[in-house]
Amino acid sequence: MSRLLVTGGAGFIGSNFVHHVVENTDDHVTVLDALTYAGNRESLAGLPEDRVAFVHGDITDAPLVDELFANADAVVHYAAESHNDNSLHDPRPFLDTNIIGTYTLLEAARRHDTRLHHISTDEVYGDLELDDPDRFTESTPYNPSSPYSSTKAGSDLLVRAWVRSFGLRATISNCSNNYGPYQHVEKFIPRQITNVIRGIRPKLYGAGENVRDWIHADDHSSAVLTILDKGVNGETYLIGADGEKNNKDVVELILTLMGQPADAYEHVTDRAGHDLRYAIDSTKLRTELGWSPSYGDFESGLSATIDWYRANEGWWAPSKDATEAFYAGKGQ
Ligand code: NAD
Ligand code: TDX
Repeated sequence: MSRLLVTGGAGFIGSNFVHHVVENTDDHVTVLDALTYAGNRESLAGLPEDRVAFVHGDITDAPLVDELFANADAVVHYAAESHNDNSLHDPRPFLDTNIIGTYTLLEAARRHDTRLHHISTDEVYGDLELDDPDRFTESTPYNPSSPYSSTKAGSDLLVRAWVRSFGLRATISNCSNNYGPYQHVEKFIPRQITNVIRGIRPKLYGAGENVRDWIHADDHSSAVLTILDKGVNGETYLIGADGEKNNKDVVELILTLMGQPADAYEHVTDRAGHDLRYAIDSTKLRTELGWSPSYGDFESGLSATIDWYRANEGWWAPSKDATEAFYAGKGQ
């Protein structure tokens, strides 16, 4: 049994990870989460109290972080400002949480010699042409486009520097786009599902040709547990499930699965600096650590996600109106 500290464990991917840990290990989890607009205590509802503790606090709070690291065997760092559109509107919180927050954790890990796994994104590599035969690998140069992805790139580089300079016991993973339950309605897939439930037409940025490489959040969790168990300190692992789809195809599939005409969506103002395509080559993780995804079929994973949003309107409804008002103000 290990004592895991999970930052951002009330967010989308962090909460999926906490559920996964409770179901698949005998580890104890302490969640540290500031409950920003993106955090939701309800995402952890029903988990056994003897397995999961919740601490409401900020990763930039050094004394609190220090105290929690003193009682953890390993830390998995999910907490971040995570939404590109918000980072274009107000970048400052991205610098505070993604850069200063990660720095605060690194200093605590150094003091306590704590094993740290840093969660990051494929967006640090920038974007690919639609016809580029190559996908991102661990050796692709960093080239982030947005305030969000540049702060995630900065946080990755801090982790690498602390490994090299101070011998920190840390690993990094860069994952592709996640989907599944508990994702905030600001993000592409839950926004369109909840739009259809509300009778609003889905909104596609630009022509909808942009490609994302989708992975179910539960597969991301199993990959992180694999890296915690077998990963080599100082190494980076790319996580992906060969799930490339363009946004237009995803919107049409959501509409079809929800019993609507496939063309019942509208095109809206494109995102500034919109990355064209992300694609992950996860060969290293698969061959060196023996991981493979379980959700091979995007359509059935998406269908289960639609069912989850239909059954859990009480979870997402409180955020829906404010999210749509934010987008409406930007013509999106
Ligand atoms: P999210 O926005 O749903 O959740 C972020 C969580 O962090 C929230 O619970 C929030 O309250 C918490 N948080 C924010 N600032 C904090 C602070 N200063 N102190 C403590 N807690 C704070 O994000 P997500 O989509 O679950 O992403 C989680 C991580 O995974 C991020 O690091 C993100 O960069 C990375 N990632 C996300 C994706 C994706 O598709 N969503 C893909 C690859 C990597
Ligand atoms: O209403 C929309 N219409 C639309 O066409 C929204 C919200 C998005 N989009 C497009 C933009 C992207 O091409 O859909 C795609 C996915 O958008 P997001 O859900 O905002 O994700 P993305 O910007 O790709 O970033 C996500 O994956 C990588 C996460 O939000 C990041 O945290 C992660 O690092």
